[in-house]
Amino acid sequence: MTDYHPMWEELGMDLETHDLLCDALPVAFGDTYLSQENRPENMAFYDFVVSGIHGIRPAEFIEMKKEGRKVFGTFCVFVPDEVVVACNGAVTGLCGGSQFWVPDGEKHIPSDTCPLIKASLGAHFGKTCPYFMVSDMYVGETTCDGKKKAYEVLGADKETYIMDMPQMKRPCDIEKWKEEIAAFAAKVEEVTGVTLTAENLAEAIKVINAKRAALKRVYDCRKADPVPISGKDALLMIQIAFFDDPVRCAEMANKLADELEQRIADGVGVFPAGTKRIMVTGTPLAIPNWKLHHIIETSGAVVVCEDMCTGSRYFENQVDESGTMLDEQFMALSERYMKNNCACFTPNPGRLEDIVRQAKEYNVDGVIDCNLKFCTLYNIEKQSVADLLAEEGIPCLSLETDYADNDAEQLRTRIGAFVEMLG
Ligand code: BJ8
Repeated sequence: MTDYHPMWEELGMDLETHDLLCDALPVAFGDTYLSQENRPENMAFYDFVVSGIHGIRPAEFIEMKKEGRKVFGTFCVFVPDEVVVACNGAVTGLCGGSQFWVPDGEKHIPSDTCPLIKASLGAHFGKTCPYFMVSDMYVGETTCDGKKKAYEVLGADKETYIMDMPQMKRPCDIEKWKEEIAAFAAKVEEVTGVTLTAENLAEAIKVINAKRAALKRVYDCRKADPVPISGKDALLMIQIAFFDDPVRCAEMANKLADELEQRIADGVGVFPAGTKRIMVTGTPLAIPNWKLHHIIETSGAVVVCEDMCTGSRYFENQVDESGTMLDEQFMALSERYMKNNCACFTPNPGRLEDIVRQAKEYNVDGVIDCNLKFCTLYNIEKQSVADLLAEEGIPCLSLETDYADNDAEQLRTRIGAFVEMLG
């Protein structure tokens, strides 16, 4: 295994603290993932990525930078990767999913901020994540209040471009997001030194659409019973998609989908047919946040769908590829991205519709709506989610948690009782 310490040192990382993280991750991954039985063979790629998670991909980014290419670090699925890819840049997701980074984040923002934001800031300021260190700039967005203000703190330390997200979905908001995408494109052109053209944008739109289609194929396989892949493995695939090369991401997801389709044809599953099927909704589960899925799947149920940004919201809806001028393409991007039903919108009936539609599509027995502590947006929507699911006769369990493990047993008790109640 390559020793990446010289690379991390060159990136200016805090090696001593980072080593602690590197020591802990393989143990957590082994306990959570490698203990599973009958995993698809094509998960070997994702295991390999995790085994070198702070080395392999950052090293690729460094090689790109040597060629003069730029790396953009993002925190939200609203940032259109297509624009960056068209200008020969690369995108890496940066949302922090580990308690390891939270204390460093709390040195810079109040402790009663959501753990995803605290972990992201902790990874930056603690200099313990190469993806932050390798990014030439960050791209933020005005979604929730916590993120908006956190970008000011980050922006004081590294260039952070903010996209101004509309908070409603009227035609004027779609138009406004189109303008924001155009302004972002101008910034990306300035940073990369590459001119955005209708041709390179059309190509990039195809690349990202192909990635979405491949991820969707894997998700479609999860509709089968017995389910051919665990929720944990599907979640890992999506988490890795946020920072992998989009072409390779599509290729590997398609290989995985081929195998899963064969498994379905052969009647092969990772859990017995009839295992209770759970959909998870709520705040995103950034890598390496596997806590909820692990508890569910070791409590007698299987996760078959995630209605969240680290789930179906990441790949649902394609960008219309028919535009031949930048103006049309910006509008096509806006229309696609504005279909994301994040809780930052008011009103937000689309998320409720997504939950019910997918509950039926994936034939779920119950929904677990799980929010990160201090996320007001998703916390407030909990009630409408619970009410609608009650109307539909779909059992729902609302939970709140953070990245620490001290509530794991309590969660296990509640989830175990919920699964038992499903019969
Ligand atoms: S589109 S869900 S990725 S904003 S959990 S930081 S909302 S306080 S992550 Fe998100 Fe974009 Fe929406 Fe998706 Fe704030 Fe809530 Fe924390 Fe959150």
